[in-house]
Amino acid sequence: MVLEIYLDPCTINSRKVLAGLDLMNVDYNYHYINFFTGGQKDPEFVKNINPSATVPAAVDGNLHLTESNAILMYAADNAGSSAYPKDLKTRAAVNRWLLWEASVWFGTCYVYLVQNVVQELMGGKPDQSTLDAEEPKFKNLAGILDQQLGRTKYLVGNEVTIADIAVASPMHLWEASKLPLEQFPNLKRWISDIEILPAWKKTQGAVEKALLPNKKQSDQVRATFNYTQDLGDKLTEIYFYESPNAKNVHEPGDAAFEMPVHDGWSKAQEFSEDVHGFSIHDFASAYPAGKWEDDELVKEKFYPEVVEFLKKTVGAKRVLVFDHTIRTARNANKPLTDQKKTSQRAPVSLVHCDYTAESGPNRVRQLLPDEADDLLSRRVAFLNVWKPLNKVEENPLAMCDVQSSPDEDFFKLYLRYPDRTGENYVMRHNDAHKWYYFPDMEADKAILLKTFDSDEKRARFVGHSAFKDPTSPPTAATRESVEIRTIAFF
Ligand SMILES: N[C@@H](CCC(=O)N[C@@H](CS)C(=O)NCC(=O)O)C(=O)O
Repeated sequence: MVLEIYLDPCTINSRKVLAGLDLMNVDYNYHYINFFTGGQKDPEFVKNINPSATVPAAVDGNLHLTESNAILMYAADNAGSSAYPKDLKTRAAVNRWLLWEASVWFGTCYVYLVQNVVQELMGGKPDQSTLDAEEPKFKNLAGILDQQLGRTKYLVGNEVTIADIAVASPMHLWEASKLPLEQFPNLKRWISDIEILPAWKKTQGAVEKALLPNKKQSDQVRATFNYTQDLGDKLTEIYFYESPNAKNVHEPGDAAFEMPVHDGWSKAQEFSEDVHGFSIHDFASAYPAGKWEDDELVKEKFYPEVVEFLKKTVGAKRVLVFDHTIRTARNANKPLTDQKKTSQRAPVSLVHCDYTAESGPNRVRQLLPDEADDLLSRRVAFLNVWKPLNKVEENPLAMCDVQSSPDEDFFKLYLRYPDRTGENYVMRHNDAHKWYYFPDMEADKAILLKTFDSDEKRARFVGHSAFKDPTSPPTAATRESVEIRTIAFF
């Protein structure tokens, strides 16, 4: 049975549970309880979930659990996780820190959080006398931790356990809380070690967003990108139908690398599809929300808007819109090879570009056979218009700056259909790749992606991919977007 958890990701004990479950790879169903509006005091919540009117709480069948550390202990045992060791003495040491945290450490750290962070958030000022009175107690307890961490990397040895997550959580805004850590070098070293754990990083964004709304968030995140291994003579292929040839093919996306992704907003105006391979624009559409699954209406009403937008934005003489894809919550888990209603798809987490030097002109010949020779004698560019349908809070799209991705980094992916073979580019990893995204992009904006250009002096192929943003709050709405494929003739 999957654990049901009830919490607000910004509170200390809730964050502890989220980070701990992630560390242990435990599955859960998430129920958001808004702490700031008193969701934990809602009579239904108190009656059915947690009579103590606190978060976090968890339910597993007929088991109702409160106390963040008890939730972690139960989840760990259920999953058989090594983050809660079974050896009797090691486990006793973990239990000791869990109880110590709940009985004394949480309380002392909380005084600093309330005075130095929450007071300001509420428009008040810290009360210095309260802080002064707390300091000896805090320093005594921090000294106990510091001594232990002078002996071991983590609290009970060389491996991270749920005790580390529990004791670190009350310190999660230690800088903004102004915890006096100067005399405790081992404690400082340890909290930096905790801060680089993926389970910790993923759960920090929600805390900062809620409690430090004025803090400038870092202008980059680190995320996993699915590149493809270049196996030389062995082709990279995807079969979209059953075939004996589909056995033992080399499929793309087999080289995952963690890369920095830069927030592009501060230089949004500078990006150009001819230099970087992408650009971002205002594009408010009159198309009715809620009608995106009606393909015919999209063609009739939205395509002409795209044509006008592109003529104005890139100065094309003629624009042909030939295809669109809608990505909504309903098709978030649809497999890439599903050929039913192909306008409805899930985001693609593969570093790729939709056309190759050969497939671009071929597509012009397929779509406009009578005019192709004439059209191809002048400049032709394939441009995707990518537009959110709601604010993008998860699974955003990232673009690899063409200036950082030379042609040698691209190679072909063959798309095998029963009646034809298509071509995309996939990319081999290169540490020099510079990735950009536009966090929290709203529905009145659009990204232009260049996927082919006949003019070799301009950016021609932009690598792009959806990615899991580690700072997305667990409450984030599913990303919904529309992508229009077009050919611009100049
Ligand atoms: N010992 C409990 C403490 C839970 C607790 O006090 N949670 C706070 C948020 S971190 C809360 O919900 N307080 C209720 C309130 O202030 O109304 C645990 O570890 O889960």
